[in-house]
Amino acid sequence: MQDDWSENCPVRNELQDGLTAAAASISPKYFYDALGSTLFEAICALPEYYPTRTEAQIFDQHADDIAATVGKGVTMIDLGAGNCAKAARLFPSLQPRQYVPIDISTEFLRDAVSGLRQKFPAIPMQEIAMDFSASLQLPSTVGRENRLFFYPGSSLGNFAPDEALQFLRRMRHGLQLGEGGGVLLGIDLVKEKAVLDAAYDDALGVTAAFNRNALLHVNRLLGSDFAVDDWQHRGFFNPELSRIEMHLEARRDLTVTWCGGERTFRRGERIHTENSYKFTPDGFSDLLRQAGFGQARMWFDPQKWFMLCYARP
Ligand code: AVJ
Repeated sequence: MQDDWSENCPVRNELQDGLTAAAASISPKYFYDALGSTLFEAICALPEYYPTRTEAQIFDQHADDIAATVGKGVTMIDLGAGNCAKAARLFPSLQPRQYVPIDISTEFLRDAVSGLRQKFPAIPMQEIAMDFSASLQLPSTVGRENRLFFYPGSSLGNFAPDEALQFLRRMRHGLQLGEGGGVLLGIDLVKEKAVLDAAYDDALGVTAAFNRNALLHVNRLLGSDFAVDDWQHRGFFNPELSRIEMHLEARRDLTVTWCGGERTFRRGERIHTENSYKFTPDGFSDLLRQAGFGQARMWFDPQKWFMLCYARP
């Protein structure tokens, strides 16, 4: 199996910079190789991981209202589409004119889309394998009118608030003004710490496997020699910063080497692998306004654990 990025220098530089920084980090986008995407699918089925289920409940409960608000026949651009299940749930009510799933996990996306084409032969689909965190520049074959940027699952929470603001602005620029475009976002909300902690440190250890698998992916991309059993999963809510943090913690003093570099870790030292920011409805409304989205509609589940948000410039 050939990894698309094995010769990719920007990727290696980014990984190397993260690993050699005083506070080591790996970007959460490196969770998503084929196995990582499958492990994320498993996370979504865990009893502790409420976001996927809660968001699906909102989609189902408000399907007609969502469709009436978004409008039919949009060019649906699905950011981080993964298995495309969230978009597919909306197809019957939204009837998109074109479906454009984008994901960094190339093979996983191809498989998902080929299954989807058989189920929905009337919807034109164009999958794009790319890292959209770097740029939202889309090929000219993607329709410009009536665009809907679909960013569900609270993935926007992976960005720090200032980066989320920038990303929202980038989406706004990708919409043609006056042509009825908009964004449909899934946003996870602040709640009791125990609920959040459990969602990111589940009893079965699936989230731990997902986190540690990033090291196997990095080994392939960078040629490094991480041994996964040297690393312990940490996942917890940090209430001061209103975010989940995931880290990998060294179980002993060790040195990781790769071609052109190395890094020594002391026992207990961590690699920061993910932030997942949790919002309040008011805090998120402010962010939308700052990003230039004047009109917003929000839908909630009965517990107000999660929010679906449609916004237009
Ligand atoms: C895909 C970024 C929305 O933050 O909840 C799940 C990723 N990390 N469990 C999230 C994730 C650990 C997920 N997002």
